[in-house]
Amino acid sequence: MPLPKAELHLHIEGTLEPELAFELAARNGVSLPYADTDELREAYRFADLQSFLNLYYELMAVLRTERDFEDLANAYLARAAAQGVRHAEIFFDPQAHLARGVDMGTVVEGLWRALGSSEAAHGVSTRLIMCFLRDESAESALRTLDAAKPYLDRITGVGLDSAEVGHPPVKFREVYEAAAALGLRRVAHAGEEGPPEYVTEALDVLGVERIDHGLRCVEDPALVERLVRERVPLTLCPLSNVRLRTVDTLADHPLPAMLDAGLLCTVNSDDPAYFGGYAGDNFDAVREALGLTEERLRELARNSFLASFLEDDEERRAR
Ligand code: ES4
Ligand code: ZN
Repeated sequence: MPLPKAELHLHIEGTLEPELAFELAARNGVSLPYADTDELREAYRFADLQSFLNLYYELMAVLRTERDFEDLANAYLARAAAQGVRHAEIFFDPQAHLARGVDMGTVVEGLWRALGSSEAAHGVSTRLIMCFLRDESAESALRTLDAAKPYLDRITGVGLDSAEVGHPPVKFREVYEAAAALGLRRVAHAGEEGPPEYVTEALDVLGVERIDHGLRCVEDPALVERLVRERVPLTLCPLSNVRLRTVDTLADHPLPAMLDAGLLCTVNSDDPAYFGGYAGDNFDAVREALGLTEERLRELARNSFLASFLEDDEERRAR
């Protein structure tokens, strides 16, 4: 039995497996510049975050209808459940769909067809977090927040993702203030490829409750001390870090040192279809490569529920 856990860092578009991509391409009459799933998998060799993002955005062309988003989310939830995930806080990238002429309603209603029945169908409770693309303008993010207003009963929070370097959190101050005023929870990617200062800025300027990745905090001992003191959760994604070359090998990952320092770390899958594994696979990989003890693994699972947006009573039920 895999450890019960919560997944807190998961881009639903990053769960698009090659087989489903081709199935949806055929269903929607979209042609992909790859002959078959093997040739597509060959493209999954990334030099950095940007080279991954290029493919990630390209493959989204196959997602067109509510049913596509429903099928995508159902496939993810089934796989997650099989790996012990009892609760999933799921990111989506509305701007990447709006730009292709797919509207907010199609995305949210489609995802909701799967998420709304997920507890009954998969035994997985869910939350939806809408991410802004940080390499797009703040005005575009504000327009996206506006487009989401009819769907706020289905959206728990906002996040910030895509190409990090050169797009500091401060760029989105106004958007995050507006999101907070709407009662939305706030998270942001920071310190994945970007410097530790972006982590500080996400906390101080955007008021985030969790940092997605946050890996590069280890370069700044004063920041580590602050994150420990304030119990700021970090949603780490070890297999993602290896595939995007943020760390050389899994054996070099700072996770054990981060846990020893007292950081509230969680282990997540990011874009599992692209990075070689779902939540349980990430747990297995760090256990093997880093020799984490059973006690450490249980701590990581416990942290995932503590850092979630579940209410206390729900949190106990999910565990
Ligand atoms: C992402 Cl790994 C990663 N980093 C930043 N933005 C993203 N969007 C999807 N995956
Ligand atoms: Zn991510």
